[in-house]
Amino acid sequence: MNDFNPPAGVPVVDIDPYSDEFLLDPYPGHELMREAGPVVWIPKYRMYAAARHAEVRAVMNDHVTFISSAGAGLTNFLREKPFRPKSIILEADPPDHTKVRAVLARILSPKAVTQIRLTFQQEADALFDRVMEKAARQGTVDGVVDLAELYPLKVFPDAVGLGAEGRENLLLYGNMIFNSFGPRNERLAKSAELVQPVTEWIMSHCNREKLSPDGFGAQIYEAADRGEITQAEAPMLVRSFLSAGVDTTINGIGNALLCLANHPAEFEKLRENVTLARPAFEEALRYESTVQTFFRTTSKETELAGVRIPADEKIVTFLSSANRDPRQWPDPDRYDINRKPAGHMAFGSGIHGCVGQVVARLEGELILTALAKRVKRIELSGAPTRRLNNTLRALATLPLRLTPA
Ligand code: OVV
Repeated sequence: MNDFNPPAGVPVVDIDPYSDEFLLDPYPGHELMREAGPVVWIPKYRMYAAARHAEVRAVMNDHVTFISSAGAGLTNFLREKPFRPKSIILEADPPDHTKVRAVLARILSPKAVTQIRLTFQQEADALFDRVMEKAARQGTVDGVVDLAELYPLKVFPDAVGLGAEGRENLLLYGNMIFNSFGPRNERLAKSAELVQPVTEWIMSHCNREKLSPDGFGAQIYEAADRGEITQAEAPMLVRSFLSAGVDTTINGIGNALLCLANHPAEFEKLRENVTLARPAFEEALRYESTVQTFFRTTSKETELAGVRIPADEKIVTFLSSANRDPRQWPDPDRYDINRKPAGHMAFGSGIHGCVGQVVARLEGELILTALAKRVKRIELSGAPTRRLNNTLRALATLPLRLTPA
């Protein structure tokens, strides 16, 4: 294939999924790709794309053909140098991936996470005390700044064992990391410039002496002491926590608040039955998937849904498009907290499926539970604004009027 011709037998969809226009409203572009075929070609980035549920799932569940060690973003690490040392869990394949994954999976297992539940719940309740007080005082609050950012930024670094100081650095870092999975565009350049002064802080806070002796971070070092991973791998796994654990949950919570503000009948159902908090969060992940895309690279020539893909090609999976594929979901554009959307792709699928999903779900459940208990009505008091990111469906502001219960 030369540089100008599209590959034969693949529908071409000439869109730019990294343009402002696309990121502000990705759904028409998703539909265009889904309707064009099971696998499409996006010429601007010379990448294959899967936007239907079946093919996204198929790619995610074949880690032998669709590898991660060449990067989970657009940059092919076999041809271009990674901008930072590769993640030893996200950007790795078996067998390297396997032992490292096992360490994090144990630290973040459902059983382990029951240990933090009470603390996370108390923090959610305490946060709502402050938010409702602020709402009473000034009429409106910001769902991002006053709620969605504060909660993960408190509970997750606490659980990892990080000190209180400098945590806001994690926001800049997460924004840059998730931009880095896209093209090397202006959006990435700007976020990289902003993060530059705090990179040193991030890396130094992955070291053992910066971590409390009882947190997730310390448990990584204990696994290294037992020889399950090397001492050099331990700070790299703390780095993965700090990269993947904050901006994701912030925007998962932000998007869920937006869903409920936009769907008063669904909020009413949640208020009537608070045990719907968990499915309401899950449905928000389907409806507005926080992580929009991840990439794989073909390790060999393959066929996907009858489409030939050569070796060493990048394929982007549109997780959020899979989550609104009408081939998979009845009435996919409807936010319905009774849906219980098992099989959604917001956490990915297969051996790289989100290792922190138990913690993410806990945070979402507890915030929506506190909201349902404390608030009678949640309404937008102005237009929300998006923070455009190459990978995340993120909010900059979410003006809310919260009427106390
Ligand atoms: C899933 C994810 C996102 C971002 C960073 C990482 C993982 C990491 O391992 O660094």
